Order: sequence, then C-alpha cells, then structure tokens
Amino acid sequence: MDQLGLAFMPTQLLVRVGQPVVFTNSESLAHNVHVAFIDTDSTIFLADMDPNERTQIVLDAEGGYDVTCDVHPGMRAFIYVTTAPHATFADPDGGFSIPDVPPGSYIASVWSASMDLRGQRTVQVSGPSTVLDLSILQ
Ligand SMILES: [Cu+2]
Repeated sequence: MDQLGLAFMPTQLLVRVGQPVVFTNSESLAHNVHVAFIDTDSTIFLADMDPNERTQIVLDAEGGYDVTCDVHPGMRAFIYVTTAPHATFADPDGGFSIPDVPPGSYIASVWSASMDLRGQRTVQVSGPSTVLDLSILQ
C-alpha cells in the first residue's frame, strides 16, 4: 500500500492472515502509518514514514483494519484480513462477484464495521453461476 498524492493507494486491500503488507511512501512529504483493529479500536501498528521509506507488517487476526495517516487526516484506507479461500469487497451498492469458485458447499460470511450487519450462512455452489442473496442473514 503506497502513500502518494496525500492518499493511500489502494484504499482497500484484501490479504490473508499472515500475508505481509508492505507500506511505501512515494512522495516528498513525511507521513505515518497508523493501523487499528476495528473490533477493539486498538492500534496494531504505528510508524513514521519519511519520503521513500518502506515498512512491512503482518496482520495475524482476521477482521477489518483502519489505516490512517495522523499527519494528514484525509488519508484513509481499509485492510481486511481473512482466512477464507475466496473473498472480495462488495460494491457500494452491496453487489459482488467471486469468479472461479469450484462447485461445493461453502460458508458465506459477510463482514461489516457494524457488527449488526455481520452474518454467515451455508451456500451450495453449482454450475457456471450461483446467485447468492446475503441481504437477510439472521
Ligand atoms: Cu500523511
């Protein structure tokens, strides 16, 4: 995840538990990287990022993480860490697609920063396309 143009790029990142996340600062301004685990609102990582600096972290807990720069409050990003074999971010309207999922039985989980909107259910994937409505999970 790069820091450039007073922004994090990309603004959303999906990683596996234990997969390294590299932060870089590609502009001539100093930034920092502040990573907080959303469920506990606790800082997981905080480091100054001078121009051209690079740092790497590993996130071991599944869930959502806010990424901010304390120097520039407009700089925000989000990391979701998962153990799932297939995962994606939903569009702003809630739509999503996950290509190339082999047929079988899966547990589909929805994560949101709001715990009220989380849930899961079993889904059977078969054929070339499976429609999955996760709007009513409870
Ligand atoms: Cu900054």
